[in-house]
Amino acid sequence: VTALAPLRQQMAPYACQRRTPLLHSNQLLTEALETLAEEAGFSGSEGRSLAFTRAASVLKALPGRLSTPEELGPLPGIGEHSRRVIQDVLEDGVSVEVERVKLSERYRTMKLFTKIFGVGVRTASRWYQEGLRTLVDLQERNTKLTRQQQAGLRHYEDLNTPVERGEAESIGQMVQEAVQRFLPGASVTLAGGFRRGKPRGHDVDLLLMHPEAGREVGLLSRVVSWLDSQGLILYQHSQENSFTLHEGPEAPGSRDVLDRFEKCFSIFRLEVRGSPGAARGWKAVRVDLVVAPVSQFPFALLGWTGSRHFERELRRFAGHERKMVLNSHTLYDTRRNLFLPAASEEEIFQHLGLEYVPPAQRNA
Ligand code: 8DG
Ligand code: MN
Ligand code: MN
Repeated sequence: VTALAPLRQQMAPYACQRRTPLLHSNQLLTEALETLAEEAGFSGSEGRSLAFTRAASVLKALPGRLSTPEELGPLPGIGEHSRRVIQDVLEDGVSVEVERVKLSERYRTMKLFTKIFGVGVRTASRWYQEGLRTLVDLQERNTKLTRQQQAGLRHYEDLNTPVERGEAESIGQMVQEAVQRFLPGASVTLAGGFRRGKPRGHDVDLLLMHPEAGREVGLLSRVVSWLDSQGLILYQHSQENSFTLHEGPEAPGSRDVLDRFEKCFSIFRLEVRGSPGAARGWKAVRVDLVVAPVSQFPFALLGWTGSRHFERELRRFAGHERKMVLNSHTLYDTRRNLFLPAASEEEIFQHLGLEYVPPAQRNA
């Protein structure tokens, strides 16, 4: 019937079985669905949020532009509510429901607050309930803030200005130089959205490792202290490695995004020439530093490359379809009761019986 029909039939049910490029042809539709996903998340409706996210993700993998709702046919993962939204946008250019959400005081306030580094849905929701509406309100009413949130508020504007790829690469180099001082041979890998080909992002995700097992221990605190002594760090909090194999593999669940690597959540002071922040000569940039032992590196790289939805789908696929537990440390086969080692991301896909999906196609 349509140009999309033959390809639509190949639409696999899990996002990790599909190739999802950064640029796709249904931006208006995915933006509408993702707004509803975000709004559902703000209301604590995780299930509803996931349903909208799934629908948006399916549209991102379509090979062309959807022009009539009929073309959708029986696509997997698009529920009735999502279909209605798609139909409205296709017919009227907008969805009244989405426009209403975008204008609502609650959505706007939740968005404003959750954009503060260190503020999640729960905190933002509590503040909203207490009648707070603006960043000035937070200051005037002496709202109790963590050290992280204080830093987030102090650098609000910079941290909500996208990080350009060039800036991410500069920071990668700064970290690489610091790493070489203390542990020659160690590597620094740019992960996150930039590894998926995004031209800009909200932070810089860097993975540190050394090819000889154990040499990476103690590296991060030295690197961070040194960068700090050079005046390059505006904020940081570090977490120690708490991973142990003896506890056995963790079941997938609420904790599946978090991992137990030694890491540092920080804000860097990046010298910039040209806008924005040019007047000052520097810009605050969010940086995540993660240390992975060499044997876990491919799992860490896979886990920290994202997208978040792609990761969630990989773990769901591993559990439901393969009875395996995948996290950013290991892959465990519960039927054979053994860990499946991997020297590359490709090997992890092989263990899972999945066709390899390169980073640029993980924008689910
Ligand atoms: P962006 O920064 O450009 O907005 O996009 P992103 O790079 O895809 O998002 P991210 O929030 O920086 O997350 C990158 C990946 O890191 C994501 O797939 C989830 C993964 N990740 C972990 N552990 C943790 C963690 O403890 N905190 C965060 N924020 N992300 C984690 O594997
Ligand atoms: Mn990122
Ligand atoms: Mn990050």
